[in-house]
Formats: sequence, C-alpha cells, structure tokens
Amino acid sequence: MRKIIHIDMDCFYAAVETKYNPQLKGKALGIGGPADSRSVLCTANYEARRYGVRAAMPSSKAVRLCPHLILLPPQFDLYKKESQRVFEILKRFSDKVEPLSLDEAYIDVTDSKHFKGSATLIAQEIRRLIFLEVGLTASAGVAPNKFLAKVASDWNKPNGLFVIKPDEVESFLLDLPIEKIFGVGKVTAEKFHQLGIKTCGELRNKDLFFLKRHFGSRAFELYELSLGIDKREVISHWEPKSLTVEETFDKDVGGLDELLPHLPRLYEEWQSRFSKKPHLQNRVAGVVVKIKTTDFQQSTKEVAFAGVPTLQDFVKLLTSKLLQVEKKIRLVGIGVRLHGSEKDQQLALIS
Ligand code: DCP
Ligand code: MG
Repeated sequence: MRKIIHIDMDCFYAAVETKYNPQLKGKALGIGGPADSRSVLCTANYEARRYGVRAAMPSSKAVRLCPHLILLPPQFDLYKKESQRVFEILKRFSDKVEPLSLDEAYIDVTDSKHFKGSATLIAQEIRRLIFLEVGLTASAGVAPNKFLAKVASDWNKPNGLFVIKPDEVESFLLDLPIEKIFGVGKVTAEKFHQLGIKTCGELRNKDLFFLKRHFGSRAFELYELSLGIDKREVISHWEPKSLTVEETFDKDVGGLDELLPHLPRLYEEWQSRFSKKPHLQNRVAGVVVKIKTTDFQQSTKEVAFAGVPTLQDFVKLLTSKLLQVEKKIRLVGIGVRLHGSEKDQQLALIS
C-alpha cells in the first residue's frame, strides 16, 4: 500500500503578493489584468471568494461582484522563486516528488524513514516548514493513492490537513460526488447525472457492462477509481544529486573507536536504499562522508569514485576526515554524489 501526500498551496499567487505586501492582509485581492481589459483572474484570495470571485473569471465580472476588490497584475518570476523554495522543502522528505504546477505536488513517502514512516506526521511537518521557512500556508492530503490524496488536500482547505486511511477509503467514497473523480469533467459528470449516478457509491454499484455501454473504454478506469483504486505512480521529473544516509547519536561520540562500530549498520541502510535504485549505479561520481560536531558545525569530505562503494571505502574516507577533527561527533552521514542523468551525460559528451 502506498503513502501519498498531495500538497496544494493556498490561493498561491495572492498569498505570495500578500507576503511581500502585508498591507493586503484581510483585504479582498484578485490577481489578473485590469477590470476594463478583457483579462481573466489567475486567482483570488479567500476574502474575495466570499463574494463569489473565482479563478478564470473575467476581471470585469470580479469587480462587479466585489467592488472593493484590489486587482494586481501577476508577477510570475516571483511566484516561481517562492515555488522553488517550497519544492526544496518537499524534496527533503522523498526523491519521488511530482510537480503538477507551481503550487501543487504529489510526494510518495512510502519508503520514507522520517517520523517512523508516518505520512500524516510528514505532511504536518511539511506544512509547518513551508510556513516557517517560506511564510506561506499549504493544505495537504494524505491517502493511499494520488486520486484520493488530491481530493483530501482540498477537504480542509485553506491551511488544513485531511487524512484518508486505507480502511477509511470505502466509506469515504460512498458519498463522494463523481465530479471529484480524477478526469471527470463537466461533460462526463452531466452524463453520470442523467444516468442517475451522483456519487462514487452509486457508480460502483453499477455493473461493468452498463458502464461500458455508456463510457466505452474509460468505463473500467472510472469504475476502479470509484472503488478507490488508482495505480498511477508518482513520477519525479528531477534526478537526485546524491544519495546519503545519516545518523544522529543519542549521545555525542568521541573519536574513531567510538564512531566506527556504528558504520556497518549505517552502510547497510545506505546499501539497501541504493540497491532499490539500480539506475543510479552508473551515475556515482564521488563518495561522501559528513559529520556534525558537538557545536553543530557541519563538514563533508569527498573523493571521486565510480561504481558501488564498499563499507571499507567509507571507513577509509571517514578515518582520513576524522584525523582533522578533535571535537566530539553528533552526527555522521555517508553516501554518494551522483552525476546528472544518462541523458545529461550524453549531452555533456557531445557539447
Ligand atoms: N492559476 C491560474 N489560472 C487558473 C487557475 C490557477 O493562473 N485558472 C494559478 C493561480 C493560482 C495557482 O495557479 O494561485 C494555483 O492554482 P490553484 O488552483 O491551486 O489555486 P490557488 O492556489 O490560487 O487557490 P487554492 O487555495 O484553492 O489552492
Ligand atoms: Mg493552490
């Protein structure tokens, strides 16, 4: 069973504008061209939404609904910069981060070691860090697949979290409107309604022949989704630059004698993570060790390396590193730095 988190920033463009101009706080705000032009809104904050103002609405109509609406032109470069900061946080928790837009992403945390693998706690931590480090609020959904995680992130919006546990999927879907199914737009929804089907519960009670007659090749997929089955993987479009594991000691350790006994276990953990990603094997560019001393100073040492390092390779590098360190050690990390993807390497050879 997968553990998927869907993160969606709250009224993203409007929130970024308000962050840089706090005077906008509490005022109805829309992002888009002027009301006397033909432009439509990119988004509106929640104050404006109370008046019925929505994304994709003509600015002129928005101002009619909410006469005191403040309209600002979009600053895409700024939103992109903020978005990068959010994604940098997401990538701390998993290699599998799939961006859907500047403000939205899926994260597969099935194999994550953070918070003993609790996706709920990871999602809370992500929200906390986004607020702390970027100064923006995000909503999160946690579920066993992409479809449900995305529905969940919308459930307690804004600034909310909603979790659908595997054993809650069935009851959650019973009354869920079919409009919420991934890929069901206005036309398909209307068709469902004409057939007397309004919820996923009603959909999954129909037999497949009936659905096939009305929805053709999509019938099975829609049926599966209504049961909460969604096998789509989280696909990250970026390649990891390194793969390292680390350990913070309960009590600071002094010197090699005390540190080395910890290495075999750490190496085993690194090896097990590395072996799950065979495509990384020919991308190793260097072996890296990292330590944090008792005064929280962090330093690394790296040597060029190709292939798969052994425990001895890490021991050797760590030994040479520790010759220069006198303080007690709080944390040790080992791992590899990676080349770009194979495609990058080919391009590098050509140019
Ligand atoms: N966007 C856009 N045009 C649209 C929809 C969205 O330009 N028709 C932009 C502006 C949004 C951003 O994408 O700020 C994110 O889209 P969302 O649908 O997630 O909307 P918001 O983040 O603004 O609001 P919410 O709090 O509902 O997520
Ligand atoms: Mg959003």
